[in-house]
Amino acid sequence: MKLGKLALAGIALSLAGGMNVEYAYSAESENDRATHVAADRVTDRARHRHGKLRLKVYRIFNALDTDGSDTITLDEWLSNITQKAEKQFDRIDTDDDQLISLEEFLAVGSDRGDDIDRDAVRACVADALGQDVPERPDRETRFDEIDTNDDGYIDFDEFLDVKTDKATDRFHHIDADGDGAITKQELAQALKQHRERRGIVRECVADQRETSQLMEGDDV
Ligand SMILES: [Ca+2]
Ligand SMILES: [Ca+2]
Ligand SMILES: [Ca+2]
Repeated sequence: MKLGKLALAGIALSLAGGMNVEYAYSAESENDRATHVAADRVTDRARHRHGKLRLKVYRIFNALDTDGSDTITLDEWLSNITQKAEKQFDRIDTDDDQLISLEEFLAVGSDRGDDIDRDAVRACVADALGQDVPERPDRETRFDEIDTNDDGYIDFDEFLDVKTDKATDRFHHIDADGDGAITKQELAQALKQHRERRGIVRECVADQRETSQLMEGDDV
């Protein structure tokens, strides 16, 4: 079937290009040619992806390396964390009373995929990564963790503390050689890992969706 198609394509090519007919009829050489073309395309795509990743690393790096020292320090890494946290806080604090209530906190992400089996997704991701994926605390437990003064609300200071801790952890994780600064290579490696992991998670979530659709059918 495939060979037939290729031979036909070969004839079409030979007609269009005035190639010698003997060559066009040879499915084998057409097959080789098709393989080469396909391989070239894959290489092109990989090169394109690689180029895009490099460009992205370059962009992120330059935006964060504000003093142009060719490394990112923790101070630089955290330089716009307050600004970012303010924006996020405002988005979650929908009644604008400068406090995040449990209800507001639970509303975050409640629309994304609560119908899927999280344990199954976690097992799938762990399997693909070949390492343990820790179970995330449920949202109510998380709320209590962030609300360190236990007044039943998350205020901005509590919110900023969490964001800063998380970003600091990420910094140390990305700073693979632990010298207190992130190089372009370390950033590129982290971005690559992040991207791979995101791809795996996406596929595992899609598998879960598909499984439940298969089991239950699409109609409600
Ligand atoms: Ca509020
Ligand atoms: Ca509080
Ligand atoms: Ca480093």
